[in-house]
Amino acid sequence: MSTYSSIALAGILLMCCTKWGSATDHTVGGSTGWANGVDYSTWTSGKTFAVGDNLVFNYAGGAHSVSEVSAGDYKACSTSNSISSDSSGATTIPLKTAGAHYFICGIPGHCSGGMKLSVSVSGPSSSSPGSTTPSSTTPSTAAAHPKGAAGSLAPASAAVIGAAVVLVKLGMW
Ligand code: CU1
Repeated sequence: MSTYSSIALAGILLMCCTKWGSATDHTVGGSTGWANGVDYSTWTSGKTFAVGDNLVFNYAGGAHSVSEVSAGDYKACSTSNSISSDSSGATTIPLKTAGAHYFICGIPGHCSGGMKLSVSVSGPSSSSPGSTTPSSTTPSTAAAHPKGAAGSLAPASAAVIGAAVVLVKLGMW
């Protein structure tokens, strides 16, 4: 009898893993990786990035770095207020939230030379791949306005509701 419940549990775990496995690992820059002389806006065009996906930066450790920064610091190529930073040579960034994410190389001269990446991440419930969200081109000042922030609340609350549903389901076991 316990065998059956074990099989059921294994099946459920398998379903969970299969679902998680559908997340995409995006190797930034393809085979060229994270390097100088790559137009990363060309690399991102036509690609869809969703919450749960990973960005994988491949480069020679120490030769470059990966810093997640704000929109303003992305434009200014500044890493002084970076959200996260790594120079290990293999940097995996999980895309946890919808919206625009900005990454630059912190080695002097590299970002201004084009080593910068912005991705627009769609929410888990999004079913419209290919549609470019206007938020990526909106100036950062718009985010400071309460009216501008209201638009980005919807996907966040949907994610919270989704998480709550999962927790309720887990509690019912
Ligand atoms: Cu660099």
